[in-house]
Amino acid sequence: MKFIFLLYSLIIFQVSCAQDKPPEPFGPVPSERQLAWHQMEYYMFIHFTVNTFTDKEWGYGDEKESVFNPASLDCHQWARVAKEAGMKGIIITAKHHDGFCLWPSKFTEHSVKNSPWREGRGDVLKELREACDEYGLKLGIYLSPWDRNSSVYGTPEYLIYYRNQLRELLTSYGDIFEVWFDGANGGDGYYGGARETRRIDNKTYYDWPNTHQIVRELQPKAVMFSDAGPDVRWVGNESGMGSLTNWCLLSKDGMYPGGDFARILGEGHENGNYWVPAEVDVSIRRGWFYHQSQDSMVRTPENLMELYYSSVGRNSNLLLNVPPDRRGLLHENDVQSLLAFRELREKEFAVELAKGKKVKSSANRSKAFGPEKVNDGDPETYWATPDNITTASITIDLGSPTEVNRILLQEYIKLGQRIQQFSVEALLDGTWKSLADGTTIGYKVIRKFPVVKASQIKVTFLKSKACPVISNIELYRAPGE
Ligand code: FUL
Repeated sequence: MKFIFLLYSLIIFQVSCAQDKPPEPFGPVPSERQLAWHQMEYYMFIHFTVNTFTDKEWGYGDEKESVFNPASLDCHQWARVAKEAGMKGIIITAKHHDGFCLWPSKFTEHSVKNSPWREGRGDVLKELREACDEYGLKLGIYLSPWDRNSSVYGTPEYLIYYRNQLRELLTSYGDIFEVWFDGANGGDGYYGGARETRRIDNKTYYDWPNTHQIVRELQPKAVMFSDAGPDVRWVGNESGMGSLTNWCLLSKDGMYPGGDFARILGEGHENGNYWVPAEVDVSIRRGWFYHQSQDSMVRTPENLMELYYSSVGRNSNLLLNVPPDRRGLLHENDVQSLLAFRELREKEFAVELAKGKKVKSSANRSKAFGPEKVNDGDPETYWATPDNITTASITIDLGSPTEVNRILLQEYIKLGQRIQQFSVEALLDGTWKSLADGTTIGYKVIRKFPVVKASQIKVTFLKSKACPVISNIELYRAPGE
């Protein structure tokens, strides 16, 4: 009898232990550097070079260094505006396709050191580093692989030059959070006076794996962006549109920077074997560089709000370009729009309605992973179902009929991206009404729907690759309909 009792206790003990265990990670998961990147969500792109002074988008590479002469360049203004706008960092074009370097590189004469700016003693990267530190922002660099100034572009020697510059940047300006490798390659250029077209094979010429190694070695915390990762992927367009179905996963085989993969880059691969989330890069103006003719065409705060929904709201980060003008300052119109957008965003998400409300679920793994974890305000806790349950719902009881028109959902991505299909419903006078249907979630999804006066909101995870693991659900009543 005693033996049977012992056996029984052992079984009960084992079962409860199994339920208390967190789910195993499913599929690829983000690295530490990618997790830190996800949390950045919104940051500034700065396009600034000789083009700012020649009114071009792509400099040919023959621009005289003397054209670069901003009268009142102030990186502190850039950083202050970025901070006040709610951004977490700045990525700067240290060198764009024209080859002009914003830092006094030892490896070329084509840089700020031969410009009249600060009598040739200036260094934009150094000033920006200091400004970012002052405002608690992270710094990232864009170093164009295509260089229309370099005489050796197109030969193996260019790779030595490119990598020297990369090393110089990665060892001289403190911690770098992101390195941006652009896929554009137009062909013709100055190339040290040759003025010809040079075509390279995007698949082989740059020998990316060995360049990536340099970044890993010198800045292990930095993520690398390109059309095909390795850490962050291009979203496939420059219009600010994240894809509604957006997997953080990618099968990198056969992909390379500069290839033609726009649709794949938008959606990712449902069964991809690497974690490579999407970044939406878009400009606040029509061009990437400053043009006076576009002063009246700056995106409105409302338009920026839409961009936010179509990027951060679709499981992507938003890299918003704000090009400094010829003074070396962010233009008043851009600043005004950015700050008004911040105000709009604050109003949009002013009061979180789900926090602390009663939550129930159709299935729980155990008490440690109960439904109340989705609205406890702690991103490290989550609700999960038992391993064999991949369809489940969670219901938030708002107490009394409450106006709602936004929902925010987050998976606990440290355990992988799982949800394939979900729906959102509201309980209105005793009947359930559909508010939104969706496919993927990932790090974060924000969905809009017309205002409803709901007493309960139910989210059903209809299809999931493995048991759902949800860390956060928020509800809002944004102004307007
Ligand atoms: C593109 C470049 O050709 C544009 O000039 C800009 O830098 C954009 C962010 O990437 O590929």
